This record gives sequence, C-alpha cells and structure tokens, in this order.
Amino acid sequence: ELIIFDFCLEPTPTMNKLLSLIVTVAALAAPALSHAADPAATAEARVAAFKKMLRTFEPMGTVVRERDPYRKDAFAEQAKTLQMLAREPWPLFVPGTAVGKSRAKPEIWSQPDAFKKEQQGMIVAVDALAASAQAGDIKDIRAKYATLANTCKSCHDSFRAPQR
Ligand code: ASC
Repeated sequence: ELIIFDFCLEPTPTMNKLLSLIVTVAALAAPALSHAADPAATAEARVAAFKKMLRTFEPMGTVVRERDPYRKDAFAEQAKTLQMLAREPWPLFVPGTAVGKSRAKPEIWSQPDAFKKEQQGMIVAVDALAASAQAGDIKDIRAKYATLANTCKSCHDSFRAPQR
C-alpha cells in the first residue's frame, strides 16, 4: 500500500509520458469511435459536407458558364474555400454508415483502393482549379473546372447509388 501511495504522489517521467500517450490516443480515437457509434449522424454529416461543397461549386459554375461576371479575386477565394471543403467528406466514409439519406454503394468499402483513387483524382483536380484561379486565366479556369466536374461524375458512376 505504501508503495502504491508513493507511486501516486510522485509520478515518474516514464509515467507522465505513458499518461500523455494514453490521453493522446484517446483524443485521436474519439471521433472515429463516435462515428462508429452513430452511423446515422455520420451519414448526415457526410451528406451535409457534400452539400456545403456544392454551395461553392455551383456559383463557380455559373461564372464559368458566363451567367455571372468573372471577378478574379472573388473566384480565387471561392476556389480556395472549395479546396478546403473538398477534403471534408472522405474521412466520414466510415464502414456501416450507408444509412438514411446516404447513397453510398457497398463498393466504397469493398473496393477501397478504387475509391481512394477517385478521391485523390478529385483532390488533384480541385488543387489545380485553385492554382488556375490564382493565376486568373478564365480559359484555363474553365478547363480545370470541367476536369473537376468530371471527377465528381466518375466517382458517382462507380460509387453512388441512384436516388431512392
Ligand atoms: C455538379 C454536381 C455533380 C457534378 C457532375 C459533373 O455540379 O452536382 O455531381 O457537377 O454533375 O458532371
């Protein structure tokens, strides 16, 4: 007992390291665990992340199609926002979350390499659009926007189920 008390009052550097490791691992694991524990909330968050992305992507499309004037700085800012938003849905494809409004096909989880390739293609395309928007050549922007839209379609063709 004395030994135990001694141990409690005088944490050694090794114990402190161990404790901080445990806290770190728990903090990192918590979001993944909560998604696993609540598939409906995860699916909802994922659908919302795609919708948020569209709320930037669509007005950019209006400019690209010349329905709205092209303004370099505003467009570059939207592209930057899109770059950030484009990274949000992917960690939310947690196994067991094809529920509710989700149109996620089982192939997302049975063909993870092919699904990962689609994600990477999309990220490359959104980064290229942002770089182009920074440069400000509308003809190039138009091409990069089309390439990005094609990555949406490509992934949907393989991995998104028809509307239910
Ligand atoms: C969009 C949207 C998609 C893609 C795709 C492009 O605006 O919602 O899924 O572009 O239609 O082919």
